[in-house]
Amino acid sequence: MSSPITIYGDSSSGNSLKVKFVCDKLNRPYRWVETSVVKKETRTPAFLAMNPVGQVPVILLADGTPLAQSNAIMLHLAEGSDLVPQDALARALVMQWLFWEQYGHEPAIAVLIFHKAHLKKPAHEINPELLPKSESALNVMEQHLSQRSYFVADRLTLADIALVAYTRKAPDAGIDLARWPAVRAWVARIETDLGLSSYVA
Ligand SMILES: N[C@@H](CCC(=O)N[C@@H](CS)C(=O)NCC(=O)O)C(=O)O
Repeated sequence: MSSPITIYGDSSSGNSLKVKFVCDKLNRPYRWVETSVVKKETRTPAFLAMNPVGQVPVILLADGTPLAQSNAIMLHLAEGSDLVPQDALARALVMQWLFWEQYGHEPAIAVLIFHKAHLKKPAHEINPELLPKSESALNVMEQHLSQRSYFVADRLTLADIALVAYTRKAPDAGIDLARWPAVRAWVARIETDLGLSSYVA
């Protein structure tokens, strides 16, 4: 059995939940330390010593080595499992979606969710570019998923786990996924694969 790790995460953070989803799927033991972003628990000296960026998730490996960045953590934990294809091209395609998730998807949808649902900002205080950027990201996903059931390799990979983390919470940003039927069906499929209940905003 793999050695236990410690996950510092905020349970309302999709980036943190990605790590939990991978551990649960792979039956990897872990200790979860709830670390609130809103209460600034990511800015204490002890936390900054683990991750100078001041963000969750961070994991501590069995030997105490810290590792940050949700997608890097997922890759490390899932190495050698079916969630990371062995085939070089399929693996690169997983990376393609992981990089896009961090650059094209999460900065729109996750930020909109955070400002609307967590900070409860009024509409006029929210960057008006976030909604169209979120919709564009969903359009990209819809086009891809209208031809297939999973992002890569016809099966569950880290690409699906990374992208589902915030897509399933899109209703929290006032986005109705009914406009993207292939995305909505894929969210339900991945939630089932991960043993999650359907997300209710
Ligand atoms: N690229 C990072 C983003 C992590 C991130 O944005 N974490 C947020 C919560 S989802 C956070 O800790 N924010 C606190 C802050 O920036 O002060 C990852 O994928 O791990």
